[in-house]
Amino acid sequence: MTTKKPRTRMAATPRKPLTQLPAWKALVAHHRSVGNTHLRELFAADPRRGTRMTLEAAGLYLDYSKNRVTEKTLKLLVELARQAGLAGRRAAMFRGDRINVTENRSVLHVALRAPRGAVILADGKNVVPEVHAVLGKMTSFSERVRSGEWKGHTGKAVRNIVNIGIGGSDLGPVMAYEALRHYSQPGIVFRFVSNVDGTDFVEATRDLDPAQTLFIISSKTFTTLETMTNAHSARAWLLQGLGAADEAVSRHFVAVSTDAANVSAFGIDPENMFTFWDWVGGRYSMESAIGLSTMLAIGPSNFESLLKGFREMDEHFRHAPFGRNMPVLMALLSIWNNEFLGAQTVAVLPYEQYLKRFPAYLQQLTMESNGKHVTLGGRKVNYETGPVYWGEPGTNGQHSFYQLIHQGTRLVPCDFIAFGQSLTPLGRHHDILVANVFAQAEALAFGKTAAEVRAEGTAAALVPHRVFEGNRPSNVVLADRLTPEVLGRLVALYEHSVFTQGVIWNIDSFDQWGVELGKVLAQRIIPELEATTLPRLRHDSSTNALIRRYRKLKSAKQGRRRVGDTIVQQREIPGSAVPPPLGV
Ligand code: G6Q
Repeated sequence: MTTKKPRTRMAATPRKPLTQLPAWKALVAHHRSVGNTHLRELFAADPRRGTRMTLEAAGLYLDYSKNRVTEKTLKLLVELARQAGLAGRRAAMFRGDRINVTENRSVLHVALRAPRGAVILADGKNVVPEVHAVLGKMTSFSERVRSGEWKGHTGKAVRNIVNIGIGGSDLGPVMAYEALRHYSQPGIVFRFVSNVDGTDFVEATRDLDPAQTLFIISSKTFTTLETMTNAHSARAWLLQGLGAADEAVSRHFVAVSTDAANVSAFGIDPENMFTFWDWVGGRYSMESAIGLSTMLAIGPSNFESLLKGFREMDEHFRHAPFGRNMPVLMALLSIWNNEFLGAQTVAVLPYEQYLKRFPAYLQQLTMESNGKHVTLGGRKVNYETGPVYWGEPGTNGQHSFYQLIHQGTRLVPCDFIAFGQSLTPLGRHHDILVANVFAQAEALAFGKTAAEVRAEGTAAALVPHRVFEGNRPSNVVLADRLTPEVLGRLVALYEHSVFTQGVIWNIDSFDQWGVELGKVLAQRIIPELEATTLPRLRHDSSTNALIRRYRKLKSAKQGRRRVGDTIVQQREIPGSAVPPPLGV
């Protein structure tokens, strides 16, 4: 990246407020006429609805017929995307314009999966060669570790890999590891430490042999309090466990970061640093060097398949007309549900155990991106923005929160994700699993009327309790099986859907000032908890009282801390931007 001041083309793009766009006004009127039409009526009126309102793209099949929309709704939503300038904003992203206006940065996660010969410019410089250079470095490192050629300080090969990072430097890697565990190298244990709660580190390393353990410190800034606290504890754990001095660090620590100075101040050999760039947002970084743990687990060739999957969805998003564009359609349906039907949330329900961390990953992707209350121009919005995303793998959720989705008073649109084949076939399990997906989507859409309940011989007093109103919208996404390529397509599908929604809401989907606030606030209170005598507290009365109460409750032991079963003394690392762990 060059340092010269770039043009900020996006900031200058004028646009009418969303609610002033003719398509928005038309949707408001349209909602008055069709908003409450039941899915039963919509399906009855069109016997082909269930095959017509579907789309196949980049190897994924989307059935969106169980949304409360008509052809006219879809037409108006597509027109809304057009009037909101989606085509221009999409082109601007792929072109490398600084569309993250509040941080004055390009947003080029699409460059991370661009093919070798592609040209994508950031400030006039083609970034694709750098991307492939880093991929090459990751590849040769991964091969050395996986083959056992890379040796630790005592000459033993690596058997344990611990990724230390948080937020975007953790959720992608841990989700991808769990999702692709089927492809993971046997014999290497992977752990992920993110929380500053010492329990996370202690439990993750309790049974590991330091001589065979490699830590990946993943932090774009290399200053994040949680990550640096865990990294310093890891360093102490390693040196204590090996009874070694600082020179052991270089064989057991590698870094993924944009900040070479901080990495080297920590004692990590710059040769063992894998770089990425400020145009990669944390939550959009799982296929950058932040995915080093993923590559170590699944190997370079599977990692290339993952990138290929992303690329396929990128191409689809870039070229398909809005009405046949899967990320755009999913975004528009979400806008309809959120703005016009009053839904405040989306449940993501993967019927695939390997996708158990996918909802957590999407929570960050969607809510950190679109949890914004002002437009690009800084005006408070007068409409809803990002809905709350959450979920659990099926069928477990069916035995807990689905009750509210079926019979509660809130509208909870659902994204069901399922596969044609299991990676771990076992008797009838997979058919039973998938039958549940179809049954749930069907029940949510069509429900059960009072007449149907009565016809089953239900006692009159129980009839209202057993009525299911239905008319609950859902999408079903189907793919053949969960391969690295399919995971790439799925993640890119949601990335571009988030982008599209952000464009329509006219917000900056790529900053995260709320996260930055959290990073600053705790720093003010830490010294007030650690000081030997109570300092003068200047917070509100509640915070002051909580600080006083905590100081009373906490143990008096200061000056040393336990890491696993070992008591370690820690010290300031010269040049480190972050102090050693708390209480040390
Ligand atoms: C992601 C956010 C945030 C970030 C973490 C970790 O988009 O910016 O989740 O990834 O705060 O930051 P570092 O990678 O700098 O440690």
